[in-house]
Amino acid sequence: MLIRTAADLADHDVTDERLYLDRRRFLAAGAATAVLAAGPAGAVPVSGYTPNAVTLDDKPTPFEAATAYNNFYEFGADKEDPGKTAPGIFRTTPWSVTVEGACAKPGTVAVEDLIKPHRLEERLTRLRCVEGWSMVIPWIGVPLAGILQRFEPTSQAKFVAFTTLYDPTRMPGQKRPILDWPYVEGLRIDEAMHPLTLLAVGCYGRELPAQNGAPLRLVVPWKYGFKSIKSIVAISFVADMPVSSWMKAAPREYGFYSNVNPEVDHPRWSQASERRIGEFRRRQTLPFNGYADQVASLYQGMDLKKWF
Ligand SMILES: Nc1nc2c(c(=O)[nH]1)N[C@H]1C(S)=C(S)[C@@H](COP(=O)(O)O)O[C@H]1N2
Ligand SMILES: [Mo]
Repeated sequence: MLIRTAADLADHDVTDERLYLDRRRFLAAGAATAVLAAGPAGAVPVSGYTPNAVTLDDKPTPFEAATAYNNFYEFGADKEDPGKTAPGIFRTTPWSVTVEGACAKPGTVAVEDLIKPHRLEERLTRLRCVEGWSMVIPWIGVPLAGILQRFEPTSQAKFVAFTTLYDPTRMPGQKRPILDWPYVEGLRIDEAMHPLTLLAVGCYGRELPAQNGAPLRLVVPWKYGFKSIKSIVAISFVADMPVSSWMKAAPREYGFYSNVNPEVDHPRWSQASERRIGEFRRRQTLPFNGYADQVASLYQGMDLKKWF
């Protein structure tokens, strides 16, 4: 049985050494690790999938930078806060995810059981923050589509809403009203089912660090970073477009789609260029963050200035 409630689980199932991140199993998944070790990654198939938006000059951001410069407002609004505080206080075992709404098989599943039936992939992808910086991160995860399909979404499921844990004792930033907690995000169902959309459980060959969204987070590489919601506890199939936390906080500044778009400026700054963490020069920002070949067709006929 794939779907079990947390109460059904024996203790060792929950505290299990995270079998899904077993190093040997990960290595068996393919040449991904060798590619990363060799340095700059080209268009090399990773577990049968070719991340062709990653060009030859895309080097992974150093692990130290990707784990010390984070947006995770549940642990404070400064970039250094999550890396300093989250690892010490954020307990993520046991952890379960509730999948509900317009689906035939809703349920609450331990994160290990959510991931175990699937093959882990490693993918080097770009993350472009709406603030004008970017990173290149080797994520480990499972395409979200395969996971969602197990819950059998119905034809009513037009959108998918995601919710972060709400627990101010473990996430002290939630004691302050910076956002309307818990953090909520959403995708249209076809975006959620797109093969580039990853549910990540690790990065840099290891379990996700707390500050990067342990134990599981979304990675939506063609959208601004805030769509990649961290530390997910609920996934809901819904008929109407969800109102995300950032839309609620500043509707003029953050739209639902938030596709990376150098031609649509943020009301307070340009989105034409970006700075890679670890570099000084600015790079031109690419439409859909460089993934236009794979995703532009999802938005055919839409005015992307209106649907920003
Ligand atoms: N729950 C939650 N998820 C979140 C955020 C947050 O504050 N809370 N910040 C977002 C933003 S703005 C970005 S740019 C990315 C950063 O991911 P990283 O820290 O792993 O680079 O996480 C996103 N996911
Ligand atoms: Mo961001």
